[in-house]
Amino acid sequence: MAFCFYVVFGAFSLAFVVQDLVYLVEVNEILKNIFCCPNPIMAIITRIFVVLAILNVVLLPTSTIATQYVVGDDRGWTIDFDYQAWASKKTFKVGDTLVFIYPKGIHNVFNVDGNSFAKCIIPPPSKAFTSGHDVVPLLAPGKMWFICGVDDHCFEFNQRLVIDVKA
Ligand SMILES: [Cu+2]
Repeated sequence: MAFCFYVVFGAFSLAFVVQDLVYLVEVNEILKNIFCCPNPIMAIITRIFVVLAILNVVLLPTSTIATQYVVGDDRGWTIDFDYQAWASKKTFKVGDTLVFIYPKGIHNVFNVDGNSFAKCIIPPPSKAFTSGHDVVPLLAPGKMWFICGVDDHCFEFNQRLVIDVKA
């Protein structure tokens, strides 16, 4: 994935290089002094690599590389865990995924609305994720609410999570 972005930004950088070619005659002299390249072709190649390096450093960190979040980290999806504290340290964005990990049958996951979240209203069982390793893609910006529908895990043990997905 990261390599793909590297290739894309590499191509992007090359477009800048082409635009810059007009200035190469002047820059060439400077580069020859800096990099001690007696051959103008070598200076051009050096410049291309310099531009590539700079642009990749500038652009790569701001690119939207998707993140997969294991809900609750090591604790997984369980009772008596402060998922709001957990979520508050994260930035969720469209394209990321959540993974709910728990012993199959002990918990489950419902993606609900804000009202069901607040009141722990459990939807029909058919709407539950129950695999114990439930991967949920964050497809749109805005709030997403999740609750456990087993027994009173939501209401009594606060097994629920709300996140705000950024565009
Ligand atoms: Cu549960």
